[in-house]
Amino acid sequence: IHKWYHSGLNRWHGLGSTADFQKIIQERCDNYPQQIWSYSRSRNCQEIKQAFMSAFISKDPCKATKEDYRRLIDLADPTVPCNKIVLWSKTKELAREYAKPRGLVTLEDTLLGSLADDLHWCGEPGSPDLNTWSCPDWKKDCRTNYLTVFWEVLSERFAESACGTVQVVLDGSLENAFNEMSIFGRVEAPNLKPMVTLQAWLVHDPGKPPRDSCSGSSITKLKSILSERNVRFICRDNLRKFLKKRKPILNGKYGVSP
Ligand code: C8R
Repeated sequence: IHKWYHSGLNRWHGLGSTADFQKIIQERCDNYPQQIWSYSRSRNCQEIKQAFMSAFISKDPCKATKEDYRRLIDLADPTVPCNKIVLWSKTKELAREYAKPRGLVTLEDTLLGSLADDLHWCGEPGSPDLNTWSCPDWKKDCRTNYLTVFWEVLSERFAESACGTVQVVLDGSLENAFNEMSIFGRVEAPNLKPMVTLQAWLVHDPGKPPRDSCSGSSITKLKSILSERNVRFICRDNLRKFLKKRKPILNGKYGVSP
């Protein structure tokens, strides 16, 4: 019987920590371009890496709190100029393709977002190492896992800091383009400041019939959450107009039906 079986490192249902997690964090930090929106209090990658590790190392992987990440977030708070933020839900790649040529910013463009993008991490009580066998799954194990709480805290800060017009790219090929259980739904939309304008773009997968629209019930729900907060809302049913100007985006999974 293997060692991991005894130690229980394999007991969670999610992917284990990414191999070379620390090395990847360090490299991404060292290579991070110093642009205006990347302002962060510390440019010390050693310090940032240390704060990241000590947030979860040796701790119960199901007992993550916002507090655990406070030092890390304080070191590299995402700050983006007004009118430049693009949010998304189930449309990360498309949102990034939309944002990039327009000088707009998704959370993955900020320092902490870029460090953590596509990585997995969790520790084990009493151990100085990451658990590379398994980490808690949101549904099957616990919601308060370190990955989920990290994205929640960071997304909350990102949304809170937004000013002017904020855009969001949503998938109109899903039954609910706006999903209250998603991070956009449960964290970002409810944390936009009053007087912000949210501009939603519903994208439709050309291979599938559109299932949700600006007049559908999920968007109506989003509208009501926003109006309680005095956030203005604009919704566009397809991306035809802006996609036309940028042909290459049409080669992706999403586009506009003829
Ligand atoms: N945001 C949330 N989650 C993020 C993320 C990000 O920027 N970047 C990554 N890689 N992830 P989803 P959602 C990972 O269900 O829940 C911000 C996390 O592991 O398609 O509505 C961003 O600003 C997370 O569990 O979208 C964006 O606006 C999944 O991807 C929303 O929150 C979430 O993918 C998107 O979160």
